[in-house]
Amino acid sequence: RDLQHYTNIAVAGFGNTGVSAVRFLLSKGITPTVVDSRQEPPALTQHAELVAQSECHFGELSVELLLSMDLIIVSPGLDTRKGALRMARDAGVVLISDIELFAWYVQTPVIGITGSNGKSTVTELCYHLLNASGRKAVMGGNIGTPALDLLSTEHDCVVLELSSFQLDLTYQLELKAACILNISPDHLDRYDDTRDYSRSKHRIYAHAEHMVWNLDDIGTRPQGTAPGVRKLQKSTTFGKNMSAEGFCLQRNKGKHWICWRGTRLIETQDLPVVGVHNWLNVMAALGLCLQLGLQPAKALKHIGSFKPLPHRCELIANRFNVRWVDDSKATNPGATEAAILGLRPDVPEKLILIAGGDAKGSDLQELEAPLSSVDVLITLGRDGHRVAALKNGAIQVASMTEAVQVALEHATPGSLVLLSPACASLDMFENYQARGMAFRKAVEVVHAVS
Ligand code: UMA
Ligand code: ADP
Repeated sequence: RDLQHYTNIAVAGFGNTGVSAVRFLLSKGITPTVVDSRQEPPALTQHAELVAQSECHFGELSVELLLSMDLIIVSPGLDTRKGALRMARDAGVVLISDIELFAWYVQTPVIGITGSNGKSTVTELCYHLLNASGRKAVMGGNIGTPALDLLSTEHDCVVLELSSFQLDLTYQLELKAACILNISPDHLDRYDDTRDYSRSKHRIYAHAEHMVWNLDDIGTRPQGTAPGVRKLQKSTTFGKNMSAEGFCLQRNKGKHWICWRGTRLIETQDLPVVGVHNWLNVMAALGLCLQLGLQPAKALKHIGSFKPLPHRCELIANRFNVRWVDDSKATNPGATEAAILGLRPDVPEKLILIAGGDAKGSDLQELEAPLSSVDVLITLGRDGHRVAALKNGAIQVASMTEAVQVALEHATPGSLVLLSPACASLDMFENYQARGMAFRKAVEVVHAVS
């Protein structure tokens, strides 16, 4: 747990993580070797000052160079199962994530959030509730600001969103509380199978004092016997069904309440987020913040000022009694399933779904059952035909504009058009935000001309 133990230190990947790692190492008086498989990594021009102070090798990763290192801080976008990194690891070079390095130096309590879906929402919820209640929380990790950059900020606690890629190379992260929100197939281009992916998620519990997990998703339950799991860890659950312990939902005459230890805390219609999956996210955030001393009833006094995140089940237009919802951040089948099932009860007419894109190795089979709750399925993108194959009568289109036009033709008053692709966007767009903006633009255009 000390950089002083290593002589030759490399940073692999010169994107956001790489930049933060180089900056951190330089601040400790260490001159890192920086490698990136791209000839011109994105940070090259923006961070010329860091390049000038480091020893940089851009282009195909050199096995010889990596074998001469004793510690490599690996960016999450790099796959260590193959190529030069794999060889370095097999030869005994220590490979760690930026999160592991952060863990060596952080001095304030940290809470960590992982899961296939809802990580950013829960991270933002915790950040908001803690700060609104008078704590000085900072947030980062997979959500955007690299964890190492947080170390130089003023704060009294840290909220970290953690991806499976980051957890893979994290060994000693001590968390006040850790949560796996849910596990559904994702990133299967980087894992052997869902079990392998799930194992990576479970690494978040290894050194956590308290574990917050989802009673409705047994895959999130801490595996007490797993190596490295502490014996005295405590846990809190959340879930949809009534439970005397932890957080749950109580239903009565069409209304729902979030309850904690059997006591009603808040009616869900008073929450600023929609859909059952988001109510579960609120419960998870309350369970995590509790471990930093914030009582749920007190935290909920500030829930009203939480602003839902864009591109996550976001209502972008309501024209002629047809609602248009942007859920572009749904990049795997689990997220789309949650959107369909969460919104369906509130749609008296047709639920029209626009889906498809880059399926990232997923077989998409999980979507078949929820698609039976969809009235019209419109597909686009590289794997659009594979989504279309899951439902009779699906309509395949070539662009977002065409998808929106077709949706409008089918919509009746009371219908809802949902963009929830179940796939990544990179086959057609720069990122999921650009896909969401293309949807929004197309919705504006069809209404301007109709
Ligand atoms: N790359 C190369 N060669 C290299 C290094 C990277 O081709 O030598 C490519 C990668 O394959 C990837 C891209 O460059 O396509 C970016 O990789 P990176 O590791 O440099 O990424 P960073 O800019 O450091 O951003 C990473 C996270 N990205 C990934 O895990 C892919 C960001 O999460 C995170 O916000 C940031 O660190 C700070 O912690 C983004 C993400 O997409 C939002 N995460 C995935 C997800 O949420 O599904 C896991
Ligand atoms: P992540 O950071 O894990 O990608 P986000 O909060 O950005 O999570 O949401 C990503 C997608 O997952 C969105 O489409 C959102 O509607 C959906 N989602 C959010 N919370 C959940 C949940 N608890 N279960 C399933 N899907 C969810």
